[in-house]
Amino acid sequence: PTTIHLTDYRQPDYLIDETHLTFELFEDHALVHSRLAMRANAAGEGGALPPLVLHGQDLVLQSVALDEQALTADAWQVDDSSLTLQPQAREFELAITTRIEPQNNTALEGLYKSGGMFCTQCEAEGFRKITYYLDRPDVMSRFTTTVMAERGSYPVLLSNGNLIASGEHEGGRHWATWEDPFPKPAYLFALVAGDLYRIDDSFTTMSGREVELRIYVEPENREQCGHAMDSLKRSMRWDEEVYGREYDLDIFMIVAVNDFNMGAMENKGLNIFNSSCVLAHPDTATDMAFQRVEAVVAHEYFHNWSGNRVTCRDWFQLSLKEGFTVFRDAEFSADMNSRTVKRIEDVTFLRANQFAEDAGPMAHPVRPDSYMEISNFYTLTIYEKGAEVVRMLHTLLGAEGFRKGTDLYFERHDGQAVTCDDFIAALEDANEADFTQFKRWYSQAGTPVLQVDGRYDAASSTFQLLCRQSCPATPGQTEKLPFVIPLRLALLDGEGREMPLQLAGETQARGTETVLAVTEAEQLFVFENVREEPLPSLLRGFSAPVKLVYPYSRDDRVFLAMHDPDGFNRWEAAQSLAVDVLQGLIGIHQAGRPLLLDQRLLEVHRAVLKDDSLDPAMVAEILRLPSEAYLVELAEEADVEAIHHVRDWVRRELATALAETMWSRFRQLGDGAGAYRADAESMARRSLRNTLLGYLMLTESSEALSVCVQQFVEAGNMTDRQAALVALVNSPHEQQKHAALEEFAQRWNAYPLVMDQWFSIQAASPLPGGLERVQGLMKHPAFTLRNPNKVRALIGAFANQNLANFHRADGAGYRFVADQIIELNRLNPQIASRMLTPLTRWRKFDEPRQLLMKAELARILASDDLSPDVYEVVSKSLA
Ligand code: B3K
Ligand code: ZN
Repeated sequence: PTTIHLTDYRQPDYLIDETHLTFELFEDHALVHSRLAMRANAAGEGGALPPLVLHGQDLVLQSVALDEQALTADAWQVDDSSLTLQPQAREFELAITTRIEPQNNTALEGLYKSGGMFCTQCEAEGFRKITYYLDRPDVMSRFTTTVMAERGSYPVLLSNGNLIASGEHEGGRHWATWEDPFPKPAYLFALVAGDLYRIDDSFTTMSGREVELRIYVEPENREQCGHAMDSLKRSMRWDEEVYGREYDLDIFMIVAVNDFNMGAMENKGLNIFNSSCVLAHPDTATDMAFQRVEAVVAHEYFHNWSGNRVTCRDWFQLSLKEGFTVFRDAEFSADMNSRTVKRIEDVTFLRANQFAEDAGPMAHPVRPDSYMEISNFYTLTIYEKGAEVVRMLHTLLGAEGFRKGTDLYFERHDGQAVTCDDFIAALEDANEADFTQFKRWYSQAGTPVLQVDGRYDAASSTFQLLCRQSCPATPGQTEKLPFVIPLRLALLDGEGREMPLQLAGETQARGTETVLAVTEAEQLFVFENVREEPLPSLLRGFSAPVKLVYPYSRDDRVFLAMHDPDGFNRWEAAQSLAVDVLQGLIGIHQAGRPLLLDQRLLEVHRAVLKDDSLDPAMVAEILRLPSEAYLVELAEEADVEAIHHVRDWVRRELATALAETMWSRFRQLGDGAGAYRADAESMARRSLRNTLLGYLMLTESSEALSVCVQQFVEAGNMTDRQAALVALVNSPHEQQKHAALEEFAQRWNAYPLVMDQWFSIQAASPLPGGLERVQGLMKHPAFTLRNPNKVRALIGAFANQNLANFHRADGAGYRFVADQIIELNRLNPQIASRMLTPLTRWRKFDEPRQLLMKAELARILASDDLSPDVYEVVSKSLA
């Protein structure tokens, strides 16, 4: 595979004003007829017309006609990625027929079949697997699409935009024509044909237009769409209120499919979703699933402006739409639920996963410089770090300034394909700001380290903050220039109150919380009139995606965990105290000395447990110790066995010492039980109660076991039932565990998404013998490598969440995952490539494990028919 560079970007030679598509769908093939109204792009006026090179892959070309003249085969050249021909005029009509086989498309890219339905996934470069085309986002065209299929099996025929005509054909076939008035790149094209149930609703926009809302699902799922529909309406309202963005078509459709590589896709007016991101019913979906549905529905809807109306010039700009849209959906979720808890969840995820990516062989900037396979760049860096970059811009400009900037961005670039620079320029121009240095966040990879030291001088009543920043080398980038780091902070007095902030050299006081912009490698900030020695509360709300280092003592962390008025930093203090305690104990364990728990961690946990004024979801977040994955990320050389052993030991110590307090809080939270509600308050209660159940089960008391079994049997919702199942599966109570697993599988075997949970819970269980259990589950009739959700549920959960078993010293965990990747490489390269991530992290581990992991990567590299997706990740991780 070849490497594509950002610096090689060139405007397209030709444009496509109109695209007319006709799909004839059959059981064993499909015919795609395209008619394209094309013209030469303005540049090069008068000179010779360049050859027209269309993208195409896995296509059988049946005919080509230029201006209604059929061409003979000597008038074009075809290879396995393109069709080249020579236009004779600056404007022309090109007509092409291709034959494809959707039923054999296991890569789930282009047109494929999921169960009994036809559907598409075109982003990033899937459209070229449907027909020859200029499959690049800066070629935008108006699409008219006719779908023809047999009526009995495919009564519903959908594409983008508005239905303009439909009719019957001989022999039980029918057709429908859809027209999308908005020019769009091919990656936003979609088609669906199937036997689907439709849920209807409507939304009145801010200007009073009526929009039809439809969710299409397989008939058996019709009762599970209410939450997605509510989330959609809330998203539409929110985008009007917060960004002034109104929906633009008369109809908005969501279709749920079972086989989907990602969460969902924002095709214009016809979003296609992984059913896991649409379906939610209290009996079958957990609170986490409810929240994910809300977030993904919002995310895809928000793309209508940040992505579709204004799209990307090229795929290096992917974060232009993804980082911005993730930021938008995170703010939406924060407004709908608890802002602090949402931030805690996102930061936890970022630090355990994106930081690891930034430190690994696939590290790349938010705007990458090069790629081999674009599918590999739908990464945590593009999405999550990209969202952090937009959040920093929001922090620096303030909500109002940011809104002025986005208003200008949408106005200036509506209908265009643009770059991250255009986004920044709009924010700058609307605010007279200069983000030249800030833009290093787009071009430099790696996680910066921000080291801060504080010094109080009583004589002069000053407090000095010395900030030093650095950023480790990443592949292809050894030297890094200083970033602009927004540092939100307060100074706390001995009672934990925020002190007034007065910066030396400034006449205006800054209130009691401020944002400093750290712009230099080393920078000193001096606060004046500081009446007593303060304890700084730094990087509030995680105001920049950096690793903060400050010489806090454990007592400082305890103080902040108990007193910081900022909820996020209270959690952060408790979290960092736990990290410090765990890291200390890991060292002690490695030295073979006996473990002894620092009582301060215990007392913090006891205090938050007893504090009724705290949001129970916050309490749950504090009680949940840092994950094994995060401890691996923080370690220089990760000792998986020690990490697992020590974390488990600390959890048991906490459970034993706090059992009484936990029981009383557990019982008190039970009082509110009743009908299931999916609101933030009820979710918070269940979250804490189930966190406590997990701890109480560690005490191995018969009371805990009977409460857990009872909850499993009697739970009125999946959240509580699943929490009980997790606790049982991770317990030593073999008989109850097996009974519960059996009962669960029997009851839910007709619900694929519930079976996914059943697979994951077992795959993630750290008890010995995990690999053998997973290998057994691969043979379960509900498992198949062809369904990405199943692969993620079993193989993904094992490799990412079950570190103790995946990193077995004999390498059998690695070998198993590599075997699956080799198989998946043939079926679905994108999913194969995703499953590689844990193996690419080999540098983190001890030498014997490094060798074993590298050997598996080398074995994959040497296997036959390697896809570009897998090749890129394996070769870069071995480089
Ligand atoms: N834009 C899609 C991603 C599709 C990626 C395909 N390889 C989903 C989203 O971010 O909304
Ligand atoms: Zn997106």
